[in-house]
Order: sequence, then C-alpha cells, then structure tokens
Amino acid sequence: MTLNDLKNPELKKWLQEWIDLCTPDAVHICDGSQEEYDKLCNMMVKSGTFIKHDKPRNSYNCRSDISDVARVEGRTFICSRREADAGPTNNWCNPKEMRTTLKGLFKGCMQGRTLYVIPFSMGPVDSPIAKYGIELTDSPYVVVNMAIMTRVATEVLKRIDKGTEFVRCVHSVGAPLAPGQADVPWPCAPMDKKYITHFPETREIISFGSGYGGNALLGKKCFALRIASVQARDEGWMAEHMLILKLTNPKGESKFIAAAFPSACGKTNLAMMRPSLKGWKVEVIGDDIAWMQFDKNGQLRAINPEAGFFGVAPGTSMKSNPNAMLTCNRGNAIFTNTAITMDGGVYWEGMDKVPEEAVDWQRRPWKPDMKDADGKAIKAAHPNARFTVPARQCPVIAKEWEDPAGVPISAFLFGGRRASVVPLVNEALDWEHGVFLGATMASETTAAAVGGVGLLRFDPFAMLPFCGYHMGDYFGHWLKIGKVNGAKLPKIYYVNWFRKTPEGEWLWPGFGENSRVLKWIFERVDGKAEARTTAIGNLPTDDALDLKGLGISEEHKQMLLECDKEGWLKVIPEMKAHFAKFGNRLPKTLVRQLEALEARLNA
Ligand code: OXD
Ligand code: MN
Repeated sequence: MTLNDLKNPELKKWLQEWIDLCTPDAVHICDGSQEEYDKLCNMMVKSGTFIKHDKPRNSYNCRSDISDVARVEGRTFICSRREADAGPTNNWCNPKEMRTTLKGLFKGCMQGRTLYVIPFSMGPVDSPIAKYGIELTDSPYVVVNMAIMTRVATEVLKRIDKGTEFVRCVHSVGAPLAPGQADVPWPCAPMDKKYITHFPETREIISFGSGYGGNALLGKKCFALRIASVQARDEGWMAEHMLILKLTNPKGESKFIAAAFPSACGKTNLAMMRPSLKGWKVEVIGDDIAWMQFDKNGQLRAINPEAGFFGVAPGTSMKSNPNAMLTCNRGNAIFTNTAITMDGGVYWEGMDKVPEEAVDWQRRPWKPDMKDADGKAIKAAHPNARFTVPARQCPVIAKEWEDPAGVPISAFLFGGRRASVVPLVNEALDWEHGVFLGATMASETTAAAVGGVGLLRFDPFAMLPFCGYHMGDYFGHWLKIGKVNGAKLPKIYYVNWFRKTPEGEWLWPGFGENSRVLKWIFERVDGKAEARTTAIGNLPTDDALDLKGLGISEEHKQMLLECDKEGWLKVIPEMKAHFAKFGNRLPKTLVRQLEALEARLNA
C-alpha cells in the first residue's frame, strides 16, 4: 500500500502533517511481511546496528547507546487537559505547552532518515477486545521489534482507512542526519531532550529521543497500558499489567489465572513455569499485559494484546525459566545489550555456563574475572538487556493464546517482594478486600534491614508507572468492575515468593515449586481446598498446601503461613501515608477497608 491508496481524509491529514513536520527523506508503509523484516534486518547489519547470530538461528544482536538503556519514567508525561486527572503518581504537562515543545523538537527531526508507517493490532486482528494503532517512526529497530511484539498487517491499515478507531503513535529517535553525515549504530537524543508523552483524551502517544524498549515500542507500555487504561475506564473494561497463564490439573481440567507483579518480580518466569508437582501443567497466554472484558454471560475474558515477549535477559536460565530459553533457542530473536560469545552465540549474567571470554554489551573484550576501578565485577550484559521473541515459538504457548474471544479468568494474583510479614499466599475475603490488596501492593526497598520490616515501595496493581490517569480513580474503576451486573468475579489472591527468615534465609524455594500455591488456588476456586479466615484474609489450613518432599521445617511452615498481627500493625501507618497521596479521589471503600483491617488486627 502507498500513501496514495489511502482514502480516509482524517488519516491522510494526520500522516501528511507529521511528514511535513519531520521532513524524512522517504516514507515506507509497513506490511508486516517476513520479507520486509529480513530486508530491514539486513540493512541494519550493513549499517552496523545489528550483528547476525546463527546461534540461535536467524537472530540479531544490537547494542544501544550507553545513555539509552531503559524506560525513562522521569521523562514520561501524561498530558491530560486537567492536571488533577493525571494524579499524584504521574508527571503532568499542559497538553498545549507539550505540543509546542514537541513541535519544536520534531521539526526536521527525520532528515536523512526514512519514516516508517506501522499499522498494528494489539490482540488478534479479529478479536472484539483488540485495538488498533499506527506508529510512525524513523527507527528500523523499532519496526522489526514491533513486528515481533504486535500484529503488523496491511489489513489493519485497510480497516483504519475505512474508519476503525486507532491510537495515534509517533516516535523519533531525535537524531536527524545532515547531508553526508554518517549515522551511528544507535541514534538517540540526550536525556533532557527525551520525551515520552501521552495525550489521554485524544488517544495519542508522542515519543522523542529514545530508541529503547517501552520508550519506543509504543504498542507496549504507552498504548497497551497507559492509553488503554483510560480507554478501559471510559468503556468499562480492564487493561492490566498482568501475565495470563493456563493451569491444568492431573485430571486435565484447566483454569486461567492473571497475575500482577511489579517489574523484576519474575512475571515471565511464572507465566512459563515448569511445575514441580506431578501431573500439573502451566502454559502461557501472555507474560506482561492483559486486556479483559466481560462477555454476555458475565464471564471475564482476557487476551494478551502482545504477540511476542520482550524479556529481561540477565537471570534467565535453564533453571529459572527453561521455556524462555527454549523460545530464544528456536531463533528469530533480537538480543539487545547482551554479550556475544567467541563462537557467535549470546551470553548474559545468570546463564548456566559462563564463557571464558566474550564480547561485552558495549562490544569490548570481556572475561569473567574482570573488575572495575572499585573492584566490582564488570558485567558482560547490561542488567536491562532484553530478548525480543515471537510468543508462538514458546514450547508451552497455550493453544487458546490467540482465541479472539479471550480466555475465561478464574483468579487474580497480586504480589511483591516482601522479606517479612506477608504470608506465602492469602485469599481476599471478597472483591472489595481484593481491591484493597491490589491498592496496597508493595515491595521492600533494598534498604530494608535483613528480616526486618523494610521501607515499603507501594506499587498498586503493579501499575504505578503505567496508569494513564489518576490512580484514585483507577481504584474506583476496579471497585466499579466488582459491581457489574451478573459478573462472575475472579477470586483474588496475594502471594509472596520472597519471604525470608529473620536471619535472611529464603523460606520458599520459588520457581517450579510455586505450582504448589497455584494448586491450592485452583482448588479454592473449585471450593475444595481448606482455608482459615484470619484478620488479613483466608490462609491455607495446616495441611491444605501440598508441601510434600520440600523438607520445610514446621517452624518455617508456620512463618510462611502465619498472620503476623504485630508485623501487619506496624505497616498500617505506611499504608495510611500511601493512601493519603490520593487525596479526595481515594474511594471511601478503601479507607473503610484499611480501618476494618486495623480493627481485625487489634481484635
Ligand atoms: C517491563 C516492565 O519491561 O514492567 O515489562 O518494566
Ligand atoms: Mn512489565
């Protein structure tokens, strides 16, 4: 398709305005084909951006600029018309002012480059839960990553041209090339010129200056969470930072579970877990984002809006996540900021075998014993190095993963990293109590004293950096979902794989053993497994959790499954301070939940 084939005047006007402002040398409309992908990858090999790997086959290695290695929350803005609508957890800027700033930055910013038009669908193209977007970008790296992470298709552009609603996404690396100027492997703009901006009322995303991850692959955090959370609020559905997994018991019965954990708490690992319990099976639908809607029978149904995994590489190994490793080993992957082995493979910290030498992520010679000036080990891969791989390659991808109707959700899991106080698993007393658990999700900061009650960093519903509007209203939206007529509400659980003894030893082995907790949840949903009601929620009874063969002492089991009243009472003031941030937009129901918890703990 070419620009001349388009008929929709509004679409044509939008495209032309950006082309006129950015003045690219060429415009290319993407069709999402393999041929297009291969061509762009070859072009990037020639330009020095990519190195080709034959192990895994048909894969590429890319290194970013040293200043452009992660999402930049400090440069991320929600430009709602009213400041109050962005809420206390977002950076806000007046939309008119931001548009003026961006206009200045975008003027001529694509000189010497090609503007790619990427029509994409978040979710299976024919799913009633899916939504469409168009990303304009001058980064071929973004094009090929979007080709893995979303469904790029001419059919989507045709439907948008016919009037289907879409989210307008514009991205530039912010590095125009003067005539004759040589390009660099990873063009980007300095930090103070990076802007990741969202205009919730007009469903627009404009991103300048960064080529990395969530700053640049606009379908992911910017669209599927920040803008989609606003669409979900307005349209009565849910856009959540959740993995979706399929859990099957030895009888072959399955349930689908969605789980929210803050970044770096092992979502991808849980989503693809190999259960240690015999006969149980976990398969993956998604590892990061869930879009959910009630169907006409009141059943909540979820799709994974993404088509690939953009996983953190360091720490991923055959022990922590064999299925992610096998997905990568099947090839067609893009590795960003990992190291390269001397025989042309990939390496990152935490992988099973440490090579004797490698080329580090900045393409310098590397050996395992190398230290920096402070005597600290030099890492081969950047800690936020990533793999981008097609989800369909995962050995445990569930057969329903692309079902346009979505999968029925039976339970929600929330969690964080807590060395103390929070038990291994806790079932919410009811929906409103579950919303309270989500709204008070927290991890301990690293400053936490070993085994002590550490400082808490609250990350409600794991949405702190991703909610596109006032979080007080977002809590209200969750409460409203609980009141949908005829809704079959999922049960809600809070899990904590990270509990330690006061001496700092892990109490729980984690990984595949987490299947024991999933089994209890599966059986609770069926009204089978036993629980005792405590001040904080329903905890497994003494023998309800299958701990056979784990060798956990009775004392440690008690610690894992106790309601530590004293500990909980100590965190109540922190919860109060957390809630106070939301001012009068905090739903009264949550204030009452906190008061009721305190009263139960004091009873
Ligand atoms: C992610 C994140 O990259 O949550 O998925 O930060
Ligand atoms: Mn995430």
